[in-house]
Amino acid sequence: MRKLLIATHNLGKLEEMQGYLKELSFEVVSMDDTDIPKEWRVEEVGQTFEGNALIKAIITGKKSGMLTIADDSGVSIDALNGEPGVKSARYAKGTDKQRYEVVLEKMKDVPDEKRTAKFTSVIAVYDPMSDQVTVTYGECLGRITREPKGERGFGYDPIFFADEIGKTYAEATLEEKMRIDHRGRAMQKMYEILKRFP
Ligand code: ITT
Repeated sequence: MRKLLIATHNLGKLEEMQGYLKELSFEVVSMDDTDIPKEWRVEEVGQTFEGNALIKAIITGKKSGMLTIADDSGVSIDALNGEPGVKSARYAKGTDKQRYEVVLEKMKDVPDEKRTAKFTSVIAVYDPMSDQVTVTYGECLGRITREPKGERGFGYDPIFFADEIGKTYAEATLEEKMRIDHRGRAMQKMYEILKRFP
């Protein structure tokens, strides 16, 4: 069975992406299952989600020699001029909680109707055998809450209220979140592409 590497160091993403790939005829592997040293990182020098997804998939695919998928994602907040956007993972030092607290603090005077935000995911798959790369996209609209709600998930999940489900990502079960969230949407399209892979 052909191997498919999920090129991420984010365990929250890994769990979500693995769920989608279970039914495909690939042996799905994570970075821990490769010979690549744990501290090795691709430098995310892109200015866009597409750029960084491509960089991660291509560089990791070339290094591992495996069919590789990578996600680049983040939350773009209207009242913060689109920030943190591509910088979501490194918006502030420390933990996920410290990062979303920075967002809540910056937005403390923003009224409810101006708290709109959007999560974006771009997923790239790179095949070192053919040297071909393909990308898929997913988005989810919502708003930034005034305080964290819910215990599940990772990153900004507790402060992102997803309009479609009427609760935060962190209040949703993994299945509920994946049905409507940015990464789930990009993964549904990626699933269709991978199904047809040789
Ligand atoms: P890899 O690059 O190793 O995949 P990363 O966490 O650095 O992991 P990104 O550069 O794509 O990944 O940053 C995405 C950040 O956006 C992530 O660290 C979270 O803070 C946030 N994020 C993305 N998807 C999210 C989700 O579903 N729920 C909450 N936060 C999310």
